[in-house]
Amino acid sequence: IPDGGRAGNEERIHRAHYSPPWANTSFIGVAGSSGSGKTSLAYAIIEELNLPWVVILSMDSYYKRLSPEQLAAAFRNEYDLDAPEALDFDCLVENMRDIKAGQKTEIPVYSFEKHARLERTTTIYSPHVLILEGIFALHDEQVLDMLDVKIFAEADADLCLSRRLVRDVRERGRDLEGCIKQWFSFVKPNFHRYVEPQRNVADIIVPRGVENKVAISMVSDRIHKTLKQKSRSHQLELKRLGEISEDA
Ligand code: UZR
Ligand code: MG
Repeated sequence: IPDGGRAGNEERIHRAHYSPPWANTSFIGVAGSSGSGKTSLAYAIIEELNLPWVVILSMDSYYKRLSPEQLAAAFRNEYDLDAPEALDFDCLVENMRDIKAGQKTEIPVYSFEKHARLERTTTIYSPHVLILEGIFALHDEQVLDMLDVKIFAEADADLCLSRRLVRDVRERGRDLEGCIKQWFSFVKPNFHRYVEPQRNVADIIVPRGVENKVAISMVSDRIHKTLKQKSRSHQLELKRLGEISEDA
């Protein structure tokens, strides 16, 4: 989940060390078509943020458990995994609330090869920043309420399709015909129905993904500003509490 190692630290400006309260994590949401480069964009933002306490939460983790019939359909590429109903938003909201409250939380782990949630979980505890990425990152009202920055990653459909084909065959154990069938029966129609409308609730629409250095640094600057504010009001609050206890 975290990706501390990728940043070329030497050439980076040394960032301030913030001390915001443990709770009140800043959330960034990244939505967009399958293959639009959401995951890469999230990593690029992490690199630019150059902070130690950042995690990526992928919505892939929240695919619901399938019944044996649904699972068989999924293996035939006949089960719709591109509709919001396929995702467990209740679990996501619960995890996000725990994180906001500064509590430890257990994130489900999903296997694309098996189309199934695994037994083990990943523990997340109090990051300063969390990036939620997935086709429906800007779909659920309760999730939207918690997001500090809402991003929609934009890319042409032919680019999305070709990226998805390469990835799903190489990394997700799929065959080419199956991927193409899935694209035209589910991914493409659902993009128009559910994914694209999320542009309307986004704060920024980012074309060209990771190549868009300006957008990436704007998001990073914004988050640093928010952290600085949180840190400052936290320090003031601590000082105020100190003064109160001295008076008592
Ligand atoms: P990204 N998906 C699978 O292929 N198999 C699963 O078991 C669960 C999800 C796909 C899903 C969606 N659709 O398009 C994609 N299908 O994962 C979202 N079919 O992932 O945003 O990384 O492309
Ligand atoms: Mg992805």
